Amino acid sequence: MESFSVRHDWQREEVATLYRRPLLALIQEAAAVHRYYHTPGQVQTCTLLSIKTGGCSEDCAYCAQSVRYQTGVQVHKLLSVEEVRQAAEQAKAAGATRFCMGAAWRAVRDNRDFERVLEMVRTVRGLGLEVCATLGMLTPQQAQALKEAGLTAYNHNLDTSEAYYNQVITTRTYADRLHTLQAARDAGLTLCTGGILGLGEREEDRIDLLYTLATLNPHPESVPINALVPIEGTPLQDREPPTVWEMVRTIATARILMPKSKIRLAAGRERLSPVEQALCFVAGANSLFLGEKLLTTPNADLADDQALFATLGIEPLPAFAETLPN
Ligand code: SAM
Ligand code: DTB
Ligand code: SF4
Repeated sequence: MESFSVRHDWQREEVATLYRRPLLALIQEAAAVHRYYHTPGQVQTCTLLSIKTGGCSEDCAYCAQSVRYQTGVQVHKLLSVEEVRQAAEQAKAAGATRFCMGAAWRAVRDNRDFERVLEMVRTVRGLGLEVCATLGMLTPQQAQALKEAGLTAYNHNLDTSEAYYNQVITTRTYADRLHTLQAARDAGLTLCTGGILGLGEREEDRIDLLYTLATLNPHPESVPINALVPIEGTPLQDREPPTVWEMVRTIATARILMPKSKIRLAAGRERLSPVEQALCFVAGANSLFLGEKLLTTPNADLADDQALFATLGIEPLPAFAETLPN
């Protein structure tokens, strides 16, 4: 009899063995873990808003917003607090319970823009939504200021394995990433951190990424599993997106490794059929992005999502349910 305890002492080989299990057995175990810790049908609904778009100094090979690639993205300076309020109200009306603001920054700087972001956080929180931000690297003081403004979660993805990281990004290190996550954790923020499949990584890299996430103590409260959205003009423009089987396998493994976390079927969902998405939910996904746009690319259609929710009996997880640190 398998026990479903929350562990942080996973061994690399255990993770590899899990990841390589026959797929049906893996999915069924993940589904059992999922039922044990979560209410089936409750899915966290997050809406993204790019609050500062393009012009980023980093060289992330997948990204539409790096200055280094000609991607045709419409550059936009930091939005006003009022624009953000309106977007958050719309997101809430459409059924979102978490609002996530993304800025194309390498790191937060202590300036007027950051003051404005703090005001955005207070405003969105005032609407009764969970608030997440993804702003690049943070100092411990900045993390503290975000927490005091009412931020719920900080998103900062590890993206891939440490070994493969410098094939994708050269302008910062894996250790930089982990430091920011630690600063956010120390400030009492919950963590949202995961990866991208389809960067050209090997199976070993996916296993390493899952191992790194699953040995964080506490586990990240949310773990986005993104499929690469290939962006024309970037070095990864011609990469084949991952298959649904790779997505399901990764989601199921993450569910077993991090039983209490929200596993998000994140970017790339719009390419999956309703049945493929249903399989991801069976395998343990219980979070998604809702709304027409991700940061710079289209997301699943809202009407399609409403139909999918009705068919599968999905309802949004209420805001602030189980958002205490893991
Ligand atoms: N600039 C900040 C940073 O990189 O931490 C925050 C914004 S950044 C766009 C947030 C995350 O979006 C990245 O870490 C990456 O995981 C994901 N992302 C960006 N472009 C993507 C793409 N084309 N396909 C899939 N995921 C992507
Ligand atoms: C995450 O893991 N995925 C989101 C969010 N966190 C910030 C971003 C997806 C971006 C997809 C490409 C784009 O729209 O530019
Ligand atoms: Fe900049 Fe973030 Fe895009 Fe990297 S992922 S280029 S840091 S916006």
